[in-house]
Formats: sequence, structure tokens, C-alpha cells
Amino acid sequence: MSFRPALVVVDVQEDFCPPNGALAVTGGRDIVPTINELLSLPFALRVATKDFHPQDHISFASNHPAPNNKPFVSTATIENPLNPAETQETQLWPDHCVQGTKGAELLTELDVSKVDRIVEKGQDKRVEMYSAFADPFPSPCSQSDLADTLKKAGITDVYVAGLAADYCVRFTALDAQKNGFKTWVIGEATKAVDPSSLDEVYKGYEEAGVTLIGKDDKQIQRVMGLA
Ligand code: VGL
Ligand code: ZN
Repeated sequence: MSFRPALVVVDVQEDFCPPNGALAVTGGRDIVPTINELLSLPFALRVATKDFHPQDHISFASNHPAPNNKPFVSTATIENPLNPAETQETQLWPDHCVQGTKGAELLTELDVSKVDRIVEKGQDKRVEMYSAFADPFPSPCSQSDLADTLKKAGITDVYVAGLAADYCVRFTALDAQKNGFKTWVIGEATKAVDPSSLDEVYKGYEEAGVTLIGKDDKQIQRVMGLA
């Protein structure tokens, strides 16, 4: 199969960035120049994802009763609506990326003119969905059309960048690899909510066959060579 790489730019949205983001990741805006450079490379497909929640989303601390409703601190148990035997313990967050709000918008400095396709996720209020492919349950109740889009475009390799390194980038990359795409995460083009968790994240990549690369890696030069 010939090399057909896609770039997936995860959740480069106002709410994940200083100065005004509800869930601002330190340095979140600083990766945009690198991401714009990546967007200018001859990828076969360029996708941007958006976290896109309803106001009553289960991941918002504000939708849970006290005392377990402290953003960044409290957790909740989420059941798979399709199979209550499947459960997940998940972090609660400040309200963020609410559909129709400024916080849900992609950063204006992101070169959206180069993006072929925008994939929205997290619309199902009943489940958390960090991955741009599906919710985390063994039999997912929410799925996006990202896997289909990549398959229909004949994509062989998925390059992942964006926010946040320890949540949506992480689970999108792991799911890309699971879906059969050779997956590369461009470390310099991500920022983490909790940078101290990255060793653990990278260990998970190794176990799953996802490869962490730098922006000048030979795998990036391979994309440049397609021009
Ligand atoms: C994300 C926390 C909550 C992300 C989304 O995009 O990494 N993190 N929702
Ligand atoms: Zn979210």
C-alpha cells in the first residue's frame, strides 16, 4: 500500500487555551505556528476535531451534585448507556467547549483554510469522549465518522497534534492505531493539562505501537517528500 498520511489536529479551541479558556492548557496557543507548518505539508487529508458539548454534558462538574462536583478534583462513574455493566471512572471538568459559544471555536490563528474536514465530538451528554473516534466503552455508544473518513480516503498513516496531550490527543492517537492506521504523535505540537503525566502517556504509546516523533523527524520529511 502506498504511503497516504493524514494529519489530525485535535481540539485547538479557545476553551483549551490561555488567556480566556475555561480549561486552559499552559502554552496551548504556542503550538499553533508548528501546527500551521504541519498543515502546509502535502498530507493526503487534514482533519481538525472539536470538542463540542451540550450544556448538560456529563463531564461538567456543574452537572453533578455537591460535594463531588469540583472541577479538576472530583470524578464520576459513567455507565455505558447501551450496557450498564461497562463503567468508567472519569475526571470532572469546568464547563467547556459548549456548542455555540466562543469557547468552542477553533483558534482564529489556526490556518483553517488548509483543513479538509472538521469532526465534532462529545455531543452525547451521557458519555465522555476524549477520542475523536469513539467513547471509551468496549461497545461504544457514540462514534464519529472519522474512521470511515480516513478509510475512504485510503489513509495509511495518521499524524496527531493538538490539545490536550494527556486527554484527547492521547486517546485519539491510541484509537487511530487500533483502527489500523500507523500512528505518529508530534510531541512539540501538543501541550498537556498535566505535563507530569506524560511519561505514563508515552509508555502507553509504546505498548500500543504509537510512535512519538519530533517535528523534524524523518517521518515528517517523508510527508514533505510527497510534494
Ligand atoms: C479535553 C478534557 C475535557 C481535550 C476535552 O480536548 O483534551 N480534555 N474535554
Ligand atoms: Zn470535553
